[in-house]
Amino acid sequence: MESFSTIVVVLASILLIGAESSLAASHPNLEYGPGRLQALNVGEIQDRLVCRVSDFGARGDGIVYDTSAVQSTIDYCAERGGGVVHVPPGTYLTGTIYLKSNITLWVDEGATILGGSNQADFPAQSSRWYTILAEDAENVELTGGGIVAGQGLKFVVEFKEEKNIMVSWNVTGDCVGDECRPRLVGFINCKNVHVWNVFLEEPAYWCLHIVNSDIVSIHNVSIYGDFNSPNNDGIDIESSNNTMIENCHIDTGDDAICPKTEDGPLYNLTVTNCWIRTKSSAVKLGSGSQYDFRNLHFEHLTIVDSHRGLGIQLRDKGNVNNVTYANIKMSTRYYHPSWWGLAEPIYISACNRTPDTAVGSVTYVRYINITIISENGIFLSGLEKSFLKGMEFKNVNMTLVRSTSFPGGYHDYRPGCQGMVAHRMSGLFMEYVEDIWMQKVRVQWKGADVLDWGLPFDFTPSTVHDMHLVDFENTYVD
Ligand SMILES: *[C@@H]1O[C@H](CO)[C@@H](O)[C@H](O)[C@H]1NC(C)=O
Ligand SMILES: *[C@@H]1O[C@H](CO)[C@@H](O)[C@H](O)[C@H]1NC(C)=O
Ligand SMILES: *[C@@H]1O[C@H](CO)[C@@H](O)[C@H](O)[C@H]1NC(C)=O
Ligand SMILES: *[C@@H]1O[C@H](CO)[C@@H](O)[C@H](O)[C@H]1NC(C)=O
Ligand SMILES: *[C@@H]1O[C@H](CO)[C@@H](O)[C@H](O)[C@H]1NC(C)=O
Ligand SMILES: *[C@@H]1O[C@H](CO)[C@@H](O)[C@H](O)[C@H]1NC(C)=O
Ligand SMILES: *[C@@H]1O[C@H](CO)[C@@H](O)[C@H](O)[C@H]1NC(C)=O
Ligand SMILES: CC(=O)N[C@H]1CO[C@H](CO)[C@@H](O)[C@@H]1O
Repeated sequence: MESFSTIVVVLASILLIGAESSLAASHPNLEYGPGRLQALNVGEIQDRLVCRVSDFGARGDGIVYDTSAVQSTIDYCAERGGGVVHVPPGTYLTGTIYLKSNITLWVDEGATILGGSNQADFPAQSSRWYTILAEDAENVELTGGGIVAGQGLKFVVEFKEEKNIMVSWNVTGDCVGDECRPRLVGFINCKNVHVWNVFLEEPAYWCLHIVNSDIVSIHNVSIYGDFNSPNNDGIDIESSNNTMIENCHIDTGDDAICPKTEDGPLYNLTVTNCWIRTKSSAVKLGSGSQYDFRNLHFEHLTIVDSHRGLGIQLRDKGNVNNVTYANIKMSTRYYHPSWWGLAEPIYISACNRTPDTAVGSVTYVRYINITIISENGIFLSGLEKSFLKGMEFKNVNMTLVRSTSFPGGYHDYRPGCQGMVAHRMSGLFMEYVEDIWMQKVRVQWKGADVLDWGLPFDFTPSTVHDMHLVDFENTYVD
């Protein structure tokens, strides 16, 4: 904790060195300076051009669309080599806004970019349905202390406490089913992306989406999504390298941090110092897993009242290799079973999406210094041809205690696979795991509700090889 804060402070001060820009001069409280640009590799520019959306006719009244005014400001600024597009306080109703290379979109404190909720506000292809989209861009930044909001509640066709029913914009057939809604902010094929000090709220679908990008820094970002709406993920990182997520606060219905590999591998993801609450997984690799995931590091996370904690959900041929989870505190609980998950604090499920597809393996995964309070145990499930191999648990304390009245007694293999399977509860369930090390693992059972589960471990010996237990404790308390 201590050394991490130091790193952040040092980083912040490097970012803030430099001469005043004209934006900072007019807003002395804005933490903005051209020194930060060096982190974005935009060279030696000392004073950046500042373009104000108000000079291009944006009204910010939240009623009249400001799409073309904001877009003209960005285009004007981009044509002159880039600069800062300043969005002053006000509410700017817009359709899709396209960011360009070398542009900082500065949404001021008190300013909201409010995404439209009509299909006509977005381009034709559903893959470009975002309120803010940067595509094939370099050195792009979103910051300023303001809000980008998606009016997600307008996409609810029926409010239900267990899970809302959402609209589907599938009229063109470009996307089908209920996952056919706009995302909030997207970076596709980008390099040097910086998202910081901004509030991203009420997405209709996924919130912040990073696709096929390299060198992405996301910090001091607060994400809020409706707790009852499906698919409002926090941050989805797809097929991207060198992503850093720090100091974020994510409170949302669906998966909070969700790396995927649909179009290419994902290397070097670091997530530190984040607070997460979700009705789904706090961290979930997959299920889109066509390519490899490598070198992922999660540290100093606080996960509160989530349906799952640290998850890997492999359904395709990509492999997962070298993942560390360290210094994490979490509480997990049951929610309505229409949401995937059964309060598993640590969860790995590898199985093939369809009978004729392959599924990858999971190797070298470490869980170190983890404190858990949970309604269910750890779930590690591989397949005969897809072992989980090289797992380490070190200094893991897990208190099992019931806190809701949802029934237990199941394993959740969804999506696909065996679905929901009736199965007794245990501290640690394993199938097809090889080379597993546990050191200083303490399982504590609390209250009469959990006493009848019985076993700290549950596995078929023929599917588990090379298990090492050092200093394992299993205790029952009242
Ligand atoms: C962005 O800025 C850099 C550094 O000034 C410059 O080399 C590059 O051409 C700019 N990119 C665009 C698309 O303007
Ligand atoms: C839209 O999705 C619904 C629900 O999945 C389906 O019944 C309907 O046929 C779809 N319409 C189109 C045009 O794809
Ligand atoms: C990420 O790195 C891998 C391995 O070098 C490479 O194959 C892939 O194209 C890179 N992806 C991006 C988006 O840079
Ligand atoms: C991952 O990070 C390492 C260490 O910083 C670096 O050497 C490597 O090139 C990175 N991989 C990719 C694909 O960028
Ligand atoms: C594992 O990943 C970490 C970053 O999370 C990296 O520092 C380390 O070098 C990687 N180890 C191997 C063997 O690739
Ligand atoms: C686990 O509990 C032990 C004994 O109470 C304590 O010394 C240790 O610091 C705890 N570790 C974690 C990661 O919570
Ligand atoms: C785990 O906690 C111990 C004791 O607090 C500490 O010495 C060690 O560095 C931690 N491990 C990691 C990987 O952070
Ligand atoms: C979006 C967000 O979390 N912004 C915060 C960034 O950090 C400053 C200083 O700690 C806070 O005041 C902001 O609320």
